[in-house]
Order: sequence, then C-alpha cells, then structure tokens
Amino acid sequence: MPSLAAFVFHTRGVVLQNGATDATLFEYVFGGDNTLLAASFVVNIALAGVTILGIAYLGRNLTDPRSKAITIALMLISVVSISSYTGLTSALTLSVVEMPPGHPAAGATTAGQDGVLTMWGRYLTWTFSTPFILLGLGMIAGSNWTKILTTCAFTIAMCVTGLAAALTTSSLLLRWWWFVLGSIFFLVIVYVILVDWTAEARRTGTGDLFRTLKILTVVGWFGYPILWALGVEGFAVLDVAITSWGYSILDVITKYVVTFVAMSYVAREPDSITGGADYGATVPGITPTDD
Ligand code: RET
Repeated sequence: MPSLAAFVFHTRGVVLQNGATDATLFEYVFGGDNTLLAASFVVNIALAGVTILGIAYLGRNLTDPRSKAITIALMLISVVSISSYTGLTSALTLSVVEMPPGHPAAGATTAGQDGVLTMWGRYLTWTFSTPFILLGLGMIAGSNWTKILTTCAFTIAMCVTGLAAALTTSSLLLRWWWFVLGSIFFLVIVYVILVDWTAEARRTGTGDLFRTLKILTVVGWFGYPILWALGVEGFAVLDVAITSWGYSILDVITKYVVTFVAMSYVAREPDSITGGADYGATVPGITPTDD
C-alpha cells in the first residue's frame, strides 16, 4: 500500500502540475534576476515581525479581557502573515502553472517549465489571515457572533475560490467563474462592514475609529481582486513582480496599518472597547485569575 506521504506528494504534483521543484523556484526568485519579486516577500517578513513586536509593546499594560481578545486577533493577522511570506520566500507555496488555451499567458514558460509563476500560497494563507482581520473589526464595532462568524466564513470561501481560480488549468471560463463566485462572497463581507458594523460602531462608541478602519479595509480589499484580474492569473497585463508588490503593498495597508491604528486606540482601553472582568469567561460571573 503506498504511504500517505507518497499519496500527498503525488496529489500535490498532479493538482499543481508541479514540474519545477521548490529548489528550482527558490533559485529562480533569489538567484539574482528577480530581485524585485524576492524583495516583495522578504520586506513583508520584516514588517510582520515588527508589527508583532509593536503589538506586544503597545498591549503590555492591558487588563481588560475584551481589549486583550481584540489585541490577540490583531496579533494573529501578522502571525499568519510572517508564516505566509516565509512559505513564499522558501518557494514552498510557489508553483509553475500552465494556463488553459485562450488565456493571455498560455504557452508561457518560467524557470524552464511550461506555465507562469503562481503565488498560490497567498490565496491559501489569506484563508487564515482575513478571518482575524474581520474578528478584530467586528469586535471593535461591538457586533454579535452571528455577523462576525458569517463574515469569517465568507472570507474563507472567497479565498478558497481565489485559490481554485488560480489553480484551474482545464478551462479559462471556469477560472473566471471561480473569480465571479469569490467576488459574490466578497460583496457579502463588504455589505456587513459598510451597513451593519458601521451602524453598530456608532451605537457602541467606536464610530470614529471604525470609520478609519473601514475605509482602509474596504478600499484596500477591493485592490486584491483588481490585482488578480490584471495580474498574470487574469488578463496578464501586469508581470509577476509588479503583481506581487501590489499584493505586498495592499497587505501593508490592510494588515499592518489597520493593526497599528486599532492598537493605538485599544491600548488606551476606553470604555467603548472594554468588556468587564468576566467578559468571555466560560462560567458567567466568575473572573478568571489574572494571567
Ligand atoms: C480574490 C479572487 C476571487 C475574487 C476576490 C478575491 C479577493 C481577495 C481579497 C483578499 C484580501 C486579502 C487580505 C489579506 C491579508 O492578509 C481571492 C483575489 C474578491 C479581498 C486582506
């Protein structure tokens, strides 16, 4: 019986048509000819690290469990991010994927392989990072778990369909159909942010902060599907290095800037952000010992 590892390895090869090894792709990105692309990965490892340390510093005197919960959600965004960019840097989450007939990049070759460089790790890891952004935003707005978990589920669906769109090699139409599905899921999230959470933040006293976070988030998030469509996965108007820098810059806005704007408010623990000593306790009324 073949081992599970052999099966997983074989499936990965079939699914990703992964002719180029990670070592070949690592050499392709860091070998000297693609410095711009390489920098778009490495710079974000540094920024995610600085953000994690910055949160730890700003949050060092927090006492309230609700403001601590928001802080942890914000920190996990960068924890995922540093791992995501390490995956891209090591080429573990890069592949050369052949585009279907009719695609503008059909017939392209990369690192001696038929296909284009696909940073599929980005779509995969957004699946884990974006829920923490929405968890933080939803808690700052003072929303309920139904709405928060709805946006988390829809962002996971959106990112997985983006991954599917990038990896579909059988049909150009189906690549774009995945993209349309993901865009519909995205609109659900935008609606909750712009309508529900905006009104809730106004009621709970975080209206001003939420307005800033909302603009950074909604405007920034719209950039991702636009880049996907213009980049090598879509109409191939932008090359891979420019697309990658586009995503890296959007990440700076939607993750690190959002985090620092939110943290500079949360760290002061105003009434609008605190929940009381037994907030989140598994036994109501019981205050867990200080941690
Ligand atoms: C895809 C393609 C499918 C359609 C849509 C997309 C939107 C992606 C977004 C990504 C946001 C990522 C963030 C990452 C931070 O870690 C998947 C490109 C709508 C909005 C904020």
